[in-house]
Amino acid sequence: MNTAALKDTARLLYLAETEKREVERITKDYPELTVEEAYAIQEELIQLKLWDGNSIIGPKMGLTSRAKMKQMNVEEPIYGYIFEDMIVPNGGSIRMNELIHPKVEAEIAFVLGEDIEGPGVTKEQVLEAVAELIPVLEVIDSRYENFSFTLPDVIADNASSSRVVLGEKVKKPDDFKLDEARVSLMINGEVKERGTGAAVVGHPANSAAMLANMLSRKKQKLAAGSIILTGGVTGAVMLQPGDRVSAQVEGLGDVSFSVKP
Ligand code: OOG
Ligand code: MG
Repeated sequence: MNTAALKDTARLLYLAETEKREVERITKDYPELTVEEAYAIQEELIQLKLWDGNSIIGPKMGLTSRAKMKQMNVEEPIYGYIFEDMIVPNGGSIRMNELIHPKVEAEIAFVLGEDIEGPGVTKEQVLEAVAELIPVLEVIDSRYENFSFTLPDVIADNASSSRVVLGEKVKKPDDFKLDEARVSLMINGEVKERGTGAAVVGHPANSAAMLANMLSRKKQKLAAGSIILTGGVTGAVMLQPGDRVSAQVEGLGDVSFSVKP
């Protein structure tokens, strides 16, 4: 894909999001689209958002569960970026009429106390650098028809990022086993999905280590103070107007929001 087409594609995805409409997946017209080209489109999309005055809260990992990776036949998770205008206050609401076909998933986020720079970053190094943990509800809203895409498509679409509800920050306990922490996702008081931290590539810290190593190929690092979403612990569940959504992360607490029409 040439530079002009990369920019046009980023603009198309940007408009799909702002105008709340589905678009055909890019790989329909460009079946040869590579992962590198897809990240180049994502970078253009991010530039458009920054140009708009929006700012980055931090990176997110996606497709971190072994099951999801296998299903999509990928060796590596993907990343995208969370922006300021995606943040919804804990206990607040999202509006269905601002979104296309949103789904929700429960996650664990890290707040870094120090920079992490790859390559060769390990889980242990990440755990050393993490200052705080946050229970998170992430709303994903693919801009593609029927929420259907291939790996390069979803990378270009900023990993389906749409809304993020952050719970209270908790100072990282020294002996806390994040891989054993139980996580549940509830809608209207009913448990819809459950998992443990281990669902995220064995341990959420592995996910952040992979992210640091992927970013190091672009000479980028994870900066102190940034919030990193480590990827869905639970499966994603389709949202309906009127839903009351909450997640509970053992040892960290609750996070919730509701869905308005
Ligand atoms: C891609 C984004 C996935 C996660 O945590 O796995 C994601 C998608 O499934 O639409 O955010
Ligand atoms: Mg996610």
